[in-house]
Amino acid sequence: MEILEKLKNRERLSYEDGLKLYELDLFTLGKFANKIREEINGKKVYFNVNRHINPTNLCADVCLFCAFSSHRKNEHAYTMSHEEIMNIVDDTVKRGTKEIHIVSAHNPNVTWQWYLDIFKMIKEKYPFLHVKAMTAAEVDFLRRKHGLSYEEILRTMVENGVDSMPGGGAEIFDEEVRKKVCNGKVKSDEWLEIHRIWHSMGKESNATMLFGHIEERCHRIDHILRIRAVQDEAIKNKKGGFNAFIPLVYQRNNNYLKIDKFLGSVEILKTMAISRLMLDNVAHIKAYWATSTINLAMVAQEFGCDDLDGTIEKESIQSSAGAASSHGTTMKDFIELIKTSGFIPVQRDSLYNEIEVY
Ligand code: V47
Repeated sequence: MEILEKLKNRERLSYEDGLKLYELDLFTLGKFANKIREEINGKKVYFNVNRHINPTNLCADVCLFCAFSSHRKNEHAYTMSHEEIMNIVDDTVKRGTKEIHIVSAHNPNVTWQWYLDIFKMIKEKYPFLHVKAMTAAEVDFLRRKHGLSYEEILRTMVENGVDSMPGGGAEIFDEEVRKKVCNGKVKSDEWLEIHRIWHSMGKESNATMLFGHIEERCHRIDHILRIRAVQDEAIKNKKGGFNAFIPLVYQRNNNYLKIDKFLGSVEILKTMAISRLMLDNVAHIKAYWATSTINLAMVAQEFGCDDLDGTIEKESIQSSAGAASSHGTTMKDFIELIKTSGFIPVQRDSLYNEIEVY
């Protein structure tokens, strides 16, 4: 079979190849994906000690999959004060947190300075903390609201302490599907352009893909290939790039998207393995345990993934829609789980430098 030959020869895979991969059985896919995973990352499973903070859930955009933003189904609107945010940071630092991951809704009532003061405040008090903040969707919202250019926003982020950008807001790039699930927010080309500019500044970021809703397999392959093309440019320019690709499993509670079909574990694992196989230029595939469940995230380590994200502590975006991440997990549990699954636990920093191998 031609696709198996391509996999054996490690040829770069096309859109048509991606579709054919889904026709293979899970174990064949897993065998090839795991080979690449082991070549790049051995038996290591990476995680970091992080804290997610979602400072506000008031949102000017309406994404049908979102249960986090305040709306008819979630009347509890909030905007944290800077003091509240700092209290969270002061508290989490005591537990060895190394990364603060900040993602907000698109709040029309707060100023650009409100964001910048958050980053600055954290960085001034704790210069050792890595601040991962501002999805491309937020950057685009600020551009629309304040008439600033992407370059200006990204440069000011760096000046005020943002170290890397998270991969959120990518959802699914296919324009037709995107229009149906998150019309009005950052367009696919804009999301990619923002990351391209960020990379050209020598900075690193992640890329996500929200799957398991109304999209089809072909849309996932298209999405992955658009990420691969941007990463090719970063590699060519020898500047910045994507650290990790994160396929986020859609959570279906408390939102406006009515989905009857459930994605089974086989389809989830196939998508993760295919991500590993197609993205020949991205070093890490993250099985984000909050949306895949911790057990499936561990199994995914046999199917091309090499990362679990972090301890999180508290996360409000996916947990509002049903994910088990309202309380996070402990480092002890992570280490135990990774070891008993036959892998090597590695605590990493936000840019994948190893902090401790257990
Ligand atoms: O872009 C919203 C997703 C993302 C749902 O960069 C949902 O390391 C599932 O991007 N079901 C924000 N997902 C979170 C994010 C992220 C998470 C972990 C690590 C990193 C990283 C980035 O949350 C949004 C959206 O795709 N999301 N609603 C839902 N119902």
